[in-house]
Amino acid sequence: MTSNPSVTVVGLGSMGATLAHAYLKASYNLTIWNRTSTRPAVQDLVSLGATFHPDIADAIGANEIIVFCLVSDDALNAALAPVKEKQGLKGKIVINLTNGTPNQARSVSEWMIEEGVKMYIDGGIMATPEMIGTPASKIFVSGVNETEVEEGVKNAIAVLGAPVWFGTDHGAASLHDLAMLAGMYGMFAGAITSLALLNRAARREGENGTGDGKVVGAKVGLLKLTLQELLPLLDMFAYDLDEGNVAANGFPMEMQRVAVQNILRACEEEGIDGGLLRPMGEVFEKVVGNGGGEEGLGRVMELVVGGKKWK
Ligand code: FVH
Repeated sequence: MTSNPSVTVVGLGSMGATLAHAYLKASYNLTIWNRTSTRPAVQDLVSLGATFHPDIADAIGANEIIVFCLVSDDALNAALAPVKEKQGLKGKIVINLTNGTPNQARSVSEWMIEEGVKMYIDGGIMATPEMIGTPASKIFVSGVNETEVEEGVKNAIAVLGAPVWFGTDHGAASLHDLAMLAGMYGMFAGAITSLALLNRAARREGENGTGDGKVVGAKVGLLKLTLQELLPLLDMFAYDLDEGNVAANGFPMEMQRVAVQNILRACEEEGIDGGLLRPMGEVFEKVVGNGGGEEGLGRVMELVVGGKKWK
């Protein structure tokens, strides 16, 4: 008879608690720790069968596989100080899903290995809590050769989402995770500005009786459709980056400079803070000022990647 697998989850914020629930749903023997023992998630999980240890060293001592999901690298260091004192990480398989930079991941891997861990996997969660355990959830992981990872560890990751392995550099998962988040936050910056402008239009329509006054519905639908239709442009940007191509491709920088300046002016006219897009306007001005007006976004990529070194 095979026994159920076991795991310890450290950090029960909104994401950590969701990971813990996914383990219970997958019939794991679950041990949990959270700095604040009064968090409602702690009691919830205990009532569903998890074991809570108030001392983090005991929680880590309970199992071989430990999943960390804390707010930051600093939180991880703070939480683990008493464990290091007791040499409590020896022999553990650590999966650290705390968001951080590539160098933070590399530095954590160095001291984890000094502490005697059996394996250190660094990762990032490409999902919201609602997506955990569904096919839409991706878990970016790196630091070890996938072929050397035992099945039990792979299963512990797969409970949370589809694993995406990025090789043996501990910083690689974080780099990919942050690159995805950069795309997301860039989209948020444009979308928030866009929705603010649409809100002005909706309010006017509401006042003069030509619309329902809402951004929800048709207006946000128009934005979603526009963004979806523009997504294939990313392939062209990627090609420009790989090839060092600065051709305009039908979108010369002077035209784009004027478009962004017009967005910023429209924001001012409508009493909206266009600050989220202003830095982009400044970069476009610079590219055109440097003589790139007839060329394309490749010139912007050149600047972002670091001048002439990009190709
Ligand atoms: N929530 C999300 O949608 C995103 C999706 C993508 C991945 N992220 C990352 O997941 C990590 C945890 O995020 P979270 O949403 O669970 O964050 P919070 O709800 O704010 O919970 C934070 C936990 O961290 C603990 N903590 C904070 N400081 C310390 C410390 N000094 N020592 C020990 N623990 C600490 C905190 O404990 P407490 O405040 O309850 O005592 C929570 O357990 C994160 O890397 C996201 O980027 C989530």
